[in-house]
Amino acid sequence: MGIVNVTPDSFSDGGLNFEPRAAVASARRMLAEGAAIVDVGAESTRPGADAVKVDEELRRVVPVLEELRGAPLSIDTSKAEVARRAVELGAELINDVTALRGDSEMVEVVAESGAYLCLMHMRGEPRMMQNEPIYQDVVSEVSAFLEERLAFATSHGVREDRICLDPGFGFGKTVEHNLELVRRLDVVLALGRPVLIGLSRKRSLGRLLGDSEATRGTTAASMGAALAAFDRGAGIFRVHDVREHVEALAIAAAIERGGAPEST
Ligand code: HH2
Repeated sequence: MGIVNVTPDSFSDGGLNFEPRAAVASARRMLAEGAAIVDVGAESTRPGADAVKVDEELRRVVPVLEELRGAPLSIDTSKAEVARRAVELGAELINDVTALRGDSEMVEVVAESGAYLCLMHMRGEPRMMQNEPIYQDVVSEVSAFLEERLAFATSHGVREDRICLDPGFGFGKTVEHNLELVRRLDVVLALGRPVLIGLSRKRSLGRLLGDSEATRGTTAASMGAALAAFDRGAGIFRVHDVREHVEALAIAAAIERGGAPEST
């Protein structure tokens, strides 16, 4: 899954894809590099980011989706109105970082459209989430949350086979929490749904490499994290650097299978 943030303020590609033409070109490049889907978002969720109003989010995202019609797209939004419009324009997956808690109409939009859904764990909300998050056991708390959200979605008519789960790296978690979640990914996988991993360029990676003030991680660090998650069963990788991840994961998959990499 390639990432295109149509935002001025995203933590790693903010401003780069704010112009619709640039966003469209990035999405096309990612698809050509082997992305199975491109996740288009218009509201930054980085720690401390300001909320974006629905009109502004639509203004940013609609021209990009219109231009990309027919391509495999995901919409990164927690607003039902944005998700509805995106699905009308062909988005196949709704990536809701609030796991259907941000907008009471979202679950209906997903159920009625038949779109795929990503349910992500977040502690708190983006403006405050990194203020000393505390867990007794981060892995069991995250998986209990995802299990409850999965039950909520299916009880409201979303087909279970449309849903993937995401531990939400960096969303109300310390570096140690993120590491523990990758290390014990089997607990989330035991919920029986594919797991999506969003570690790409996250600041935990820069901090692990010794920069205590890092606001992002490198491509190489991101790939290391993705491969460790792949080894533990993650199936979908939300990344900024598509070509590098496709190549690294193709080799890891070939080793796993004992054959040549599948052509993409
Ligand atoms: N991370 C970000 C945004 N959306 N969605 C899922 N499912 N999982 C994630 O880990 C995730 C996500 C934050 O990264 P990014 O989109 O690069 O930055 P920003 O939120 O600042 O636009």
